[in-house]
Amino acid sequence: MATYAIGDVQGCYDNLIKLLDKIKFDEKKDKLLFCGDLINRGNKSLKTIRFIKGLGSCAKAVLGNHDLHCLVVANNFKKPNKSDTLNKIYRASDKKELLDYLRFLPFIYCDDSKNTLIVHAGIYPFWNQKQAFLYAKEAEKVLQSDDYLKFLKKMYGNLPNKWSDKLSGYDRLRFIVNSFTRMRYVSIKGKLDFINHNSPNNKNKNLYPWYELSKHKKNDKQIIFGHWATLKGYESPYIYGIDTGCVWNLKLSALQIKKQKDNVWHSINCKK
Ligand SMILES: [Mn+2]
Repeated sequence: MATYAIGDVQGCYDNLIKLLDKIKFDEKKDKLLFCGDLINRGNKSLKTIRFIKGLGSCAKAVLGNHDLHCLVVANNFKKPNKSDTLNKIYRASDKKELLDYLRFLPFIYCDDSKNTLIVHAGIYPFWNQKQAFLYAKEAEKVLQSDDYLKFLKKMYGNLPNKWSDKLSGYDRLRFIVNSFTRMRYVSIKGKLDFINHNSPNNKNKNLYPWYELSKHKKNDKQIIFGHWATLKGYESPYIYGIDTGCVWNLKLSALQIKKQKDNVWHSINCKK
């Protein structure tokens, strides 16, 4: 009965299987919590998404920016990127089911038994965890509605880059989606930065990794995120970054969730 959070797989099916072999994953007993970016850039996106979807209730996942990109490109609201590996999904006989699987993923998954939240990029540090949940639900509701295409069309953009309770409509939803799926650095005043991808150094004097501005309160849950491969794994008492660069031929990681501060890393070296 083990629970593992799994870092960004990005279509690297063979590496995922190797990791699951290493942790002796048993779908009858164990649970997997995927941090998003299930697909894209790796060479087996279709096989990966079918596999994770096929695991059923023992695998939970949240939406990452690459998963959303797949939905946007599939609906012709954006041209594919050169590095995309999503064509087989667009041509698959089960395309609709696969895209709907992605579309119905949440932005936050909460595992109450482990006192843990799973997100792709992070939780905007100026929100408490209750607010984060409510805002995630707002965006999920629209994405899962019959009107979702209108939203997908308006979803991209870097503005507004600062939260205000007064935001409304697509601006509000865009901020919510950007914070959950694209955020890395945030200014002390709460502006999201979309330029810097590097690991933290002293050069970005006005920018902080979101988790450094995050204030953990007594009853808060630990947070596990992916997305930020250049961190090569991050760990603080309550926040873990587990994208260890699988698609860059570095590592794919599973964080076995025990009790807070007691989690155990399992990683494999990756090959494309
Ligand atoms: Mn990502």
